Amino acid sequence: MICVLSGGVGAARLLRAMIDVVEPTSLVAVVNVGDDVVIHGLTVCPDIDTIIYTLAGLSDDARGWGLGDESWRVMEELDALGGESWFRLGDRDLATHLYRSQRLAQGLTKTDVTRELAVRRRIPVTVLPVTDDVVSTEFDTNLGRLTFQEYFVRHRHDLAVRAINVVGLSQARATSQVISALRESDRIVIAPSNPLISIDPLLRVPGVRDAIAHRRGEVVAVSPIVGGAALKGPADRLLHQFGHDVSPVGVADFYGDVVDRWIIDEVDAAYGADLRARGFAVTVTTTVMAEPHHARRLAEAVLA
Ligand code: FO1
Repeated sequence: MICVLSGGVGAARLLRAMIDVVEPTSLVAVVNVGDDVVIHGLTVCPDIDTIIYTLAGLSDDARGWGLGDESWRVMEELDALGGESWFRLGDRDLATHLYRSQRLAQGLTKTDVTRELAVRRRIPVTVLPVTDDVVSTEFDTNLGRLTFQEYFVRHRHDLAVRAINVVGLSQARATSQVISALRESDRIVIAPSNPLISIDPLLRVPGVRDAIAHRRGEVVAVSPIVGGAALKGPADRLLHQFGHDVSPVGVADFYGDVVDRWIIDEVDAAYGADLRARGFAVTVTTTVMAEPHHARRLAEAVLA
């Protein structure tokens, strides 16, 4: 079994590459839920949905979120009503949020509903929300305290951030399925997701760090920083704002001794020496999954 600690699109693309080189049923995605939002009374889980849509071959890869072949009639009507429409829910995507919200109201957990959605979408990978408790990543900015999606979508992550808070951690607990998967897996992969706002909130859920504390030799991480920039989103700016080097070394120092082996891009090969000096094993390969054969090479490096 291989566990992949996952945010959204970077993790989804890595998982899509991995199912070509390993038995898909041996893969478990442990997914961040700090981005989850209740909007219009509906529970939306962006990272879980990005992973399910991508593995089902239904995602809109150019947009980077939501479903392909999407239409926006509901949002147009909501606009006309003067409703809250900055967070765009496509007509097809809405079905997922209606389904999830109804099942949660019937008493199922997020884990239960995610399993149902994965089965309905015929996903061979096990997708596990890291916790069934409510944890929300929030941002202290010059505009005050913002929820994740207010910061990320409404303000296009274009604000100086003073602090990142993960609200609800003290009452939260990783699910038993997550703890067992982390304890029993042969390898734990940290996906090339945002270290500060996707992976760190997941690692901070009580139970997660304990479950992997003695597994360091099995932990491999893919750098989300390539050539001094994040491939998508604000990881580079946030690393800089919080005083970390915007490089694989900065991310490695941020995660610390959780990781055994770093996979870095060829353009960052020069950082290999610094990483080895810090005691990490290093693999240099193409980490940008622009072409299927690049994605495959990265998946093979992760599994090597
Ligand atoms: N991202 C946007 O940039 N604009 C949106 O309106 C938007 C809506 C949305 C709806 C459902 C969903 O699952 C994801 C959505 N995203 C949107 C993506 C999401 O905000 C982020 O990419 C993730 O939370 C970061 O991983």
